[in-house]
Amino acid sequence: DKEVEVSQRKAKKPLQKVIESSQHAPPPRDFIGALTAAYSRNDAPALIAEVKKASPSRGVLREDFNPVEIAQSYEMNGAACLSILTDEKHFQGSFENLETVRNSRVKCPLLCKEFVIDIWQIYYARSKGADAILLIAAVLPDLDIKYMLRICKNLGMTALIEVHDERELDRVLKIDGVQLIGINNRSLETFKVDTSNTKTLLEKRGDIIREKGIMVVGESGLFTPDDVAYVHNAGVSAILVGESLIKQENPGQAIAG
Ligand code: IGP
Repeated sequence: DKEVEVSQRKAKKPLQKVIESSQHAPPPRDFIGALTAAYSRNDAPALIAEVKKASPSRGVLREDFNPVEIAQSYEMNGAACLSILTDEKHFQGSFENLETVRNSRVKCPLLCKEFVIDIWQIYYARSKGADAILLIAAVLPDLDIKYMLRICKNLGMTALIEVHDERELDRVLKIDGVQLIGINNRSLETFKVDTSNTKTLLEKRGDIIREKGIMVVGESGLFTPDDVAYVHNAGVSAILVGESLIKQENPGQAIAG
C-alpha cells in the first residue's frame, strides 16, 4: 500500500530520528515467552486478544471503543499477549492506541498489527513500545522478510510471520530464524474465513514446523470453544482472536466462555 507509506512518511519523522527514538523505548517484553508460559499452564492455546475497532469486512465493531479499558479487561481475564491494530485506513487503529496501552498498567507483551512494507514502520512500532510486529508473507518478498527479521532481532522484538496458503508457508519455512508463524484463516483478498485452512496446512507441514521448533498461531474467524478446540487439535499452540471478543459487552469476560 504505497498510499499508506507515503502518508506516514509525510506526516512523521525521518528514519534516522525514528531509529533514535526506538532506542529510548521501554525494553521489549518477551512475546513468545508469554505464549509458551500460558500454553504450558493451561493446556489450551495461549490467547493473543486483539484490540480492534473496525474491520474492512465488518465495519465498526464497537462504538464505545476504549483501547486501554479493553486491553486491561483482556489481560485480567487471562490473555497472554495483546494485538493492537495500528492500521488507520482499514481498521481505524492508531499508533497512539499502541502507545497508550504500552504506557498503561497493562503488562502483556504487545503485537503491533500493521501492514509492514518498509523498515521505517518496524522502528516506529518499537518506538511506540511494540514488543512484536506482524509481517505478512503475501506482501513481502523473501529478502525483505529476512532483512526485517534481522532488524526485529536487533531490536529485541518478535516477528509474527503471517501466511495464508501452502506456497507462502513453504517460502517462510525456508527462511532461517523464523520462530513464530501465524496461519490466517481469512483470505486477505476475499475476506472469506475457513478454519480448515489451519488444519490443512498443518497436516502438510506440521512435521517440518515441529522439527524447526516454530510456534504456530491460529488467526481469524475463531468464535466458539469448538473453533478453538479444532485449531488446537490441528496443532496450534496459540490463537489470535479479535471480532468475537470485541463484540461482547464485556470483551474480557468473553475469554472465560
Ligand atoms: C483477528 P478475527 O476474525 O478474530 O477478528 O481476526 C485477526 O486474526 C485479524 O484481525 C487479522 C488481521 C491480519 C488484521 C489477521 N491478520 C492482518 C489486519 C492485518
